[in-house]
Amino acid sequence: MNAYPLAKETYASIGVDTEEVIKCLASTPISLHCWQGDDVGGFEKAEADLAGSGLAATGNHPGKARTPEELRQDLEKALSLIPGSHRLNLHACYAELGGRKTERSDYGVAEFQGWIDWAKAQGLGMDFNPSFFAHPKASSGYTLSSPDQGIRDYWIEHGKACRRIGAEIGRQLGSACVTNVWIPDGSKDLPADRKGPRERLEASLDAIFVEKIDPAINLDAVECKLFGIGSESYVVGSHEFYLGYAVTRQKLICLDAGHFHPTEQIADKISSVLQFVPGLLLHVSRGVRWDSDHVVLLDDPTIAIMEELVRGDFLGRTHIGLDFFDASINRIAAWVIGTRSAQKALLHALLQPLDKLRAAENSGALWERLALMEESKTLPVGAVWQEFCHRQEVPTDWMGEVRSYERDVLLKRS
Ligand code: RNT
Ligand code: ZN
Repeated sequence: MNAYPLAKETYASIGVDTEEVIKCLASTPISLHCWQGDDVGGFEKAEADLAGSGLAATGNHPGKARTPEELRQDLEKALSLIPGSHRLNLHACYAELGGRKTERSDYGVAEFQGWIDWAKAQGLGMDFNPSFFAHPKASSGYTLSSPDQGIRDYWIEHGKACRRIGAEIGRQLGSACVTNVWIPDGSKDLPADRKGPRERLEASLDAIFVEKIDPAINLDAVECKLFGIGSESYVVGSHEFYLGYAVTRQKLICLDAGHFHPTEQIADKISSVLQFVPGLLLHVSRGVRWDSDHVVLLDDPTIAIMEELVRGDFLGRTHIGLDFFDASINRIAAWVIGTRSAQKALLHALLQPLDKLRAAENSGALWERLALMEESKTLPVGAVWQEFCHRQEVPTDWMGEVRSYERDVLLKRS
């Protein structure tokens, strides 16, 4: 039984064209973060040490990817269960060093060519991130804002190298790469000097961005944070810092859903920041009590984000990425659940009767606006989702696929 024709009619009666909606959903990529596949480990050395980075992946579900080949195989599995065409978001610590000991400051496209070739073969765009953590030169908790000039210089060189790699990724794949700077810098306890590190961070960022790169191949983004594990009292790259930076330098701002006060949501920030910055990068995530990076769900905060993108007509200026890492469940399932939930949230937003909502608001019929919002929640969204999955040739029983993959592949990794 196909419920779609009926759903299509239902939506048409409130002025929503489901065919247009499906088209929009199909052409909105989500950037899948590589780091869900191996608990932010990367491939530079046997065991990455996240201590001092403010990041923590908890859990030890069996089968995490141990090599780039395994990670790519897992991503292929996940992507086969996610409708639409997407992107890969890669961190620099996923470099393929081929047994050599190369400094992060010296990374070039060679260390990432394997990933680029794979992305091309898979029809994926790519985004990129310098990795300012899990490294001896980040062990003090300060990188670009360090008082030590040598440390700063090392990380500035890494940032510059990553922008060049991003540009080459964008050139080879024919789609601009968003290269996002996030640093862990901060302090567990009360700092005596909040100003100095911020002045140094500003200067370091300017040094990283000095080289002009065509935005058609690389776009720079900066990501703020309120607190992290071990940086509870002070984070150098706060929201105010990066907002000022992005506005004055016209960079993309990255809003991570887990990077604000635990009850603060990012949806309302979108229309404000986009008035002053050229574009937005989203790290769609789910904080539970803290920036815990739980798998994204079809929940109110995620729907609110997507509503803002649709209502403000911001999809063209927004790059939607995911940022969560749960090591306690099957990692492929985590990608599939999180990505599909983000897409479902976008679908919800696209299916709302926007013209009617606006008309009600403009005429002052506020009860009607509220009623329309509430009534639209129980319209047949699921039938449109199923139709979208069907057209994209994604199996309905994706759980069976993950179960077999766990049995045949993941559990064989010791
Ligand atoms: C950390 C930031 C950052 C990282 C990734 C690995 O709090 O959210 O985006 O999660 O770069
Ligand atoms: Zn993030």
